[in-house]
Amino acid sequence: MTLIAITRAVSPNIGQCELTHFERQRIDVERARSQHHQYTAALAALGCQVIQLPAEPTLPDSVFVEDTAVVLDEVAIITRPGADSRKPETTSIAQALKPYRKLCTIEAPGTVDGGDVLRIGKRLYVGLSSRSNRAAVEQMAALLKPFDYTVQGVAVNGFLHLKSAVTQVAEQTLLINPAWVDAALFGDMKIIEIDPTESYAANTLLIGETIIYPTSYPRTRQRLEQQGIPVCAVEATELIKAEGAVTCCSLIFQG
Ligand code: CIR
Repeated sequence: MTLIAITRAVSPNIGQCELTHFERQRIDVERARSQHHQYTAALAALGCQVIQLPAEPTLPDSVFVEDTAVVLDEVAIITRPGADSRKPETTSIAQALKPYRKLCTIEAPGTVDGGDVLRIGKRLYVGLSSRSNRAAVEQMAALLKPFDYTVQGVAVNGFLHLKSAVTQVAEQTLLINPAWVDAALFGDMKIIEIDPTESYAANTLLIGETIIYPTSYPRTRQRLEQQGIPVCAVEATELIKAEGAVTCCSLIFQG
């Protein structure tokens, strides 16, 4: 079985991206491209078959493919992103996923960004955020019931997506920002806390046993390495200026 990573090249208009909690800063598009290239190279080095879709000049945030779908072993859910500027991103992603999975879609009034969806085994935690709502959580629960998933809403306030606050760094371990999300929600998972000076450090992308992780958070990285988590570091400063990080730039699934 192959691990597939769907990515999309950086839009030349990434500078017009949506921003919710960040001040707009100038994004160096060439640098963003080179950082994105580092990221896709890391995915390939960790064994993924990378399928890179062409850039979408009219869709500034379209590099952040994670938000457009939730791909599970049994089915893929095409989301309805919360920001109107991002809704058209799903069309080409549905095309790309069609050969691999049966597709379901979130319908209005539901909205959900994939960045709000944290899967741990057969449990989906979904951020109730400025992008994702209860109607979508209910639709996901109904779509996934036949496959024995449970879907639970989690309050998200003051940051963009649930996975800005918590991600999985090993089979039984989560990296968490305890100021943003309550570790007790996740039962008996082992918890590593971010360094409190690095608020956005909880977003990591686990591939096999290694995490892809931004160089921007050295203190949290040290904590992770001390706990024995293998880290593949990538520069992500320009993607971070767009309020993105590492999970958001790919859709990962077994082909
Ligand atoms: C947005 O606001 O939608 C984009 N500028 C950033 C999306 C990042 N997505 C993610 O972390 N899943």
